[in-house]
Amino acid sequence: MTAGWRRVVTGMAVVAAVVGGSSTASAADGPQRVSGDEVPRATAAGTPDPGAAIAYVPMPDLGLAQRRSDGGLNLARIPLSDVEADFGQASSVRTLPATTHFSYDRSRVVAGDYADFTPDDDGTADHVLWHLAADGGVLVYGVAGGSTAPPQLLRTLPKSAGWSWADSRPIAGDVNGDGWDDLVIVHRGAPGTVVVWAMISDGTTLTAPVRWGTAAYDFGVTRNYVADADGDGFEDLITTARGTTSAVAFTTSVLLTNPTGTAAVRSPVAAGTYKTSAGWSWAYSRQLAGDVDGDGLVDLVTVHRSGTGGVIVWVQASCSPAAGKVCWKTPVRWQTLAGGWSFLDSRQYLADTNGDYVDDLVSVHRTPNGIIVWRHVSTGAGLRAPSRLATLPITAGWNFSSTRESVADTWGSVGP
Ligand SMILES: [Ca+2]
Ligand SMILES: [Ca+2]
Ligand SMILES: [Ca+2]
Ligand SMILES: [Ca+2]
Repeated sequence: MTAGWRRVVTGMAVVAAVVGGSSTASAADGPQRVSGDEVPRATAAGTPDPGAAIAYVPMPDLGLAQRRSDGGLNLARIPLSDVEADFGQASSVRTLPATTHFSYDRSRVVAGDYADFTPDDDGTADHVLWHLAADGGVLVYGVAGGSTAPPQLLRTLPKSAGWSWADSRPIAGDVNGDGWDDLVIVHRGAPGTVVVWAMISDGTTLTAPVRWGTAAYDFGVTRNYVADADGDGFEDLITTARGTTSAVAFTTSVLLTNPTGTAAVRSPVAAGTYKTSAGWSWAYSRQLAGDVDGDGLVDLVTVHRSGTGGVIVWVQASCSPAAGKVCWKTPVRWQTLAGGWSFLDSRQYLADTNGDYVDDLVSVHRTPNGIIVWRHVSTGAGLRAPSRLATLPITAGWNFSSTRESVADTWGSVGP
């Protein structure tokens, strides 16, 4: 989940209609989708691209990986924004039976807007398959959005070079501000530490991993996500770690991307301590980052189990950090969901589902008959009651416990 350059577009008019392709869209793009490098980006810290002549609007895709009965996997996508004609409609991206050697249990799938891995990329969600190699290392494959080409082997990361599939976690995010998602990898390091790597997109592939630094986290009890925590246009690694004493449920800290956007992180900056005495729980929480109040700065969202097993959504607005710092306000409760809502039977993501540049909450929820995807539209000060975005029936193979999702931060062009 990425929201790094929302600052750039904050204040643009809300656009209700989508028109055909722009003059600058590459030939590979679909009629309204554009590739990552065409979206206006910060050219320096917080500075909008002066060449931006076209209005762009987020058109995020929910990328789904579905476990096949033969052990392989199917990739699918759902357009999450109602500015698109096929909003809420699941479509197949790729069918990868076990005979192709791809495996649901031995692949992690991360949707993003990485690159035109093949020339027929249409600007919809790309998928990276982080695949267990025979030696225990990693094979990195890319599936270009809309492409009919086979998955492209982008990188081989051998065990002999220290890579472990089991001890690595890939995350999509644009760490150098060029519009293409890069892959950030958190890898188990020496005891009590992790090593952070980045595979930077060059627009056609993910380049060889570059070691960005180490941090004192216990790999097994951290959650890692990527968003621009300090508003400089370069996405940062945010880590929520389980507390080391019973008094602390979890802590959140940020490994800021170097201000050049091209190199190493520094030491993590502490960003919050969540105490058990205040009701916080590591096991009963999940953490997200995005701009849910529309000020252009990334906010923290904590989805928490309620006392009755439902869902409570807490928001910590950004307090406009100074350069090199991070700052989030006290949590404010934005939504409480009871009734059929279950924390344990749902997963949440952030994405702008209505083209207003304000991130909304998306919930993927288990049902007896499959999965329902909901959106909770942000008003900028709260969340509207969830409305149904997509229904994924069990008769089509959809099962909450054998499906994984991620949001691709894809964009489209709109009228002048
Ligand atoms: Ca990038
Ligand atoms: Ca940053
Ligand atoms: Ca915000
Ligand atoms: Ca929105």
